[in-house]
Amino acid sequence: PEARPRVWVSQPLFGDIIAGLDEHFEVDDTREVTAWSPAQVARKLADADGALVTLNERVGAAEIADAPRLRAVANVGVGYDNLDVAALRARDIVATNTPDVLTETTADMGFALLMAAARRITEGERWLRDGRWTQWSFDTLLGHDVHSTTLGILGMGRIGQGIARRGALGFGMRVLYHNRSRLPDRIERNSRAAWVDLDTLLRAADHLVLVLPYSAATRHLIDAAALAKMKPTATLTNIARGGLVDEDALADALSAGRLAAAALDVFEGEPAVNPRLLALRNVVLTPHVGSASLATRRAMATLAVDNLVAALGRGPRAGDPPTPIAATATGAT
Ligand code: 8YV
Repeated sequence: PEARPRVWVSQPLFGDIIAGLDEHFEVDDTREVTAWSPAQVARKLADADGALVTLNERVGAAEIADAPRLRAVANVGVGYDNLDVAALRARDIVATNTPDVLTETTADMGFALLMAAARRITEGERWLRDGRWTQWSFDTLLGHDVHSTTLGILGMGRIGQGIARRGALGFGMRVLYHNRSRLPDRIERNSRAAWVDLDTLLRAADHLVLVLPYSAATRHLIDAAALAKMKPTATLTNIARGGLVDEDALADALSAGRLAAAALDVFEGEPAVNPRLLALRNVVLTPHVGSASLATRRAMATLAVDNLVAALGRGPRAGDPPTPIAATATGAT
C-alpha cells in the first residue's frame, strides 16, 4: 500500500484536536514548547508532506529548499508574516491561516488593552501591590476617558471592524479608520466608522489601535514622525505585530509626555521586550495573548487541522481548504 503522508506539528496545540490528523497521516508532533531554529525547521520539513506551524516558525525559501514532498503549510494564526507566501506559491505549496474564528476574542483584547492604558489599570495594580496605597486621595492615578472620545483604527479588517463596533455601540465613541482602501459603504455603516487619511487619523485619535498586517511596507509605520502627530493625551494600543512600531521612538514619546500611554501585546523582538518599555510606568505589556481564550485557541487549532487535512486531499473538503491565504496576498517580511 501507498505510504501515508507525513505531517509535522511544530508546537503542542490541543492533543485531542491534533489527534484528528492521525486518521489520515503519520504525525510528527511536538510535546513541549520548542524554539525551532531555521535549520531545524528545514530538517523537519525535509520529509514532510504537510506542516502545521505557529508564528514561532518562519517558513521561507530557505526552509523549503530541501522539502521536495511539501504540499501544504497550515498556519495557526490569522497573521502570516512568518510565511513567505510567494516562495510557497512558486512551489505550488498551499498556505492557509485561521481568520474569523479569532476576530471577536482579539477585538475584546484590543479593547481591554485600550482601557487598561487609558485608565491606568495595571499601573494602579502594581502601585497597590507595592504597598503604596496608604491613603486615598482625590488625584490618585488620574487617567483619560474612553467613552465619547475619538477612536482611531489603523487597519480595518475583521478585527478592526470588531473594535470599531465596540467603540461606537458600547462606548459612544466617534470612530475613524485608515486602511489602504476605503471599505464598502455597508461595512462602514455596520462598523459606524469613517475613513480618513493616515495623517488625520494620527492627529484626531484619542485612542489609536493598530490592527494591520505586518510586512516590509508597514515596518515602523508608527515612527517618531507619526508619534509626533498624535495628541499628548492619546493612547496607542498594538495587538497586531511589534514591528509596526519603532519602539525606541515610542519610549521617547512616552517618557517625554508626548503620548499619555501605550498598551502592547506584541513586540519587535518578542519574546524579548525592549528594556526601555519595561522601565516605563505608562505602558501596559502583555505576552502576545490577543487570541488567547480557551475557546478561540481550540477553534484556531481545529481550523488549522481542517485546512491541513483538506489541503492534502483528505477528509470531507478534500482539495478545498476552508481558509486558504488569498492568491493575491503578499505576506512575508
Ligand atoms: C496567534 C496571532 O496566537 O493570529 C495571529 O496573527 O498573532 C495570534 O492569534 C499566533 O499567530 C499563533 O501562531
